[in-house]
Amino acid sequence: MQVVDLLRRHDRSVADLIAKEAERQETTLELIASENHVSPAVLHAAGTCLTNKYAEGYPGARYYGGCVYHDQVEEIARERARSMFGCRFANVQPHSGAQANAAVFMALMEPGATFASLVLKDGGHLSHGMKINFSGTYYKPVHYPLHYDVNHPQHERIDYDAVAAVCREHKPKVLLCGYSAYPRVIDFKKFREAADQCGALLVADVAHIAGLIVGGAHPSPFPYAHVVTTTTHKTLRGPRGGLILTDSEDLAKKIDRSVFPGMQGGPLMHIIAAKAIAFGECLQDSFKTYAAQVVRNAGSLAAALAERGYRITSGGTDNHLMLVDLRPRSDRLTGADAEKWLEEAGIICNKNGIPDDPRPPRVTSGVRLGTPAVTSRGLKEAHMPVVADFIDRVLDAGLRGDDDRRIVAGQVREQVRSLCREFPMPA
Ligand code: DSN
Repeated sequence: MQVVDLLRRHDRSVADLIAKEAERQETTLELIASENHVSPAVLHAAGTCLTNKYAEGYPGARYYGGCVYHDQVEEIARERARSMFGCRFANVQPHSGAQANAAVFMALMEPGATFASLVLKDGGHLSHGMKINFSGTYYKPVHYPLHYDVNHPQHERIDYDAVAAVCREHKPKVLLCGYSAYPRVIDFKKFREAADQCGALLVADVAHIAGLIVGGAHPSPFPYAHVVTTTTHKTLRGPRGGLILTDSEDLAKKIDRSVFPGMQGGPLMHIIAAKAIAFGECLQDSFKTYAAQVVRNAGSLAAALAERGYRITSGGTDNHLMLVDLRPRSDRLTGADAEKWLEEAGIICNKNGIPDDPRPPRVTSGVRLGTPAVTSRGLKEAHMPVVADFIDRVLDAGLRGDDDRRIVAGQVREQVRSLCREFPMPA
């Protein structure tokens, strides 16, 4: 019996919504840079009886009996995580990337300590110092900017001189790199040099690019970062969750204590099983092919959009995502409108501020697009101009008015459905 049929017998209301969501995912192009389509093995592991168990503690040192299989599952997950990143210690228990960051902050800094991160609206994450987040409430963030100079070759890229200057001036305890909306390669060596000059610990939050790192399509933060955090559900293509890695035994001990009992109680063992399976998939050769294809697809999509009059911030992309400045196409076009109109056509993305965006975060002048999910469906570079055409036709029609937009979005919706049928989600 299909899982949805079983659920339907049990609880029709929820089962029907899950079935509709499955249909939505199957028939739309997912271009949200932080999302992906997991394998059926990962999906099913996340729905197993391991959810029934309390396993507070760590393998071999639990606070509950009956953890014999949970110990083995968590050991497999840890071992595979270490192999993926080539490091000595892994904590696979964080429930999310934000909780991984919170645990690392707690392990590395006293409350009130100063840390340095990217100006948040330039592509950082809320756990990198947003005022009302734990990171901005219990710690003191200082920020380094991107280059803002259209005539500079590094325009809209990390300003490494500014990173070093912020470290000299504020002597942060932690220097944080890794972002949610940065399309270029991160030079971890330069970050480590800046950290060393003020005695800071370098933390790399590689949530977005973790799968590219593991697949060899982005340089590794090791051996430069003292601690690495990531989510497991983006380019790593695992279940929703977090992961912390380090090479330092001393830091590993502090981090383990900080995750449990510092930050969390019982680990989500069903999710840890799904992480173990996803990590096993990441260690296969086919994952290298996947990571390389994600990057090639992003480059192809960025180029195709640029040809159609959009500006790609920093002039392009080196990774899985791009920030599309919509203003050159039309000053009237906002990220909020683009997100809504594209969804009508079955193309899912998110509005996103571009560096130095004059519009507020709920409106924005840009959208963020990413290729991890469409690459998991099997789309290649040659399909990206087709996707760019879909996007451009819908936005162009939207600018002409509601009637035109409804007609064109309807036509594109059918073409998106047919592309999705040709390239089904992993099954
Ligand atoms: N919310 C995630 C993103 O979309 O990038 C970051 O955690």
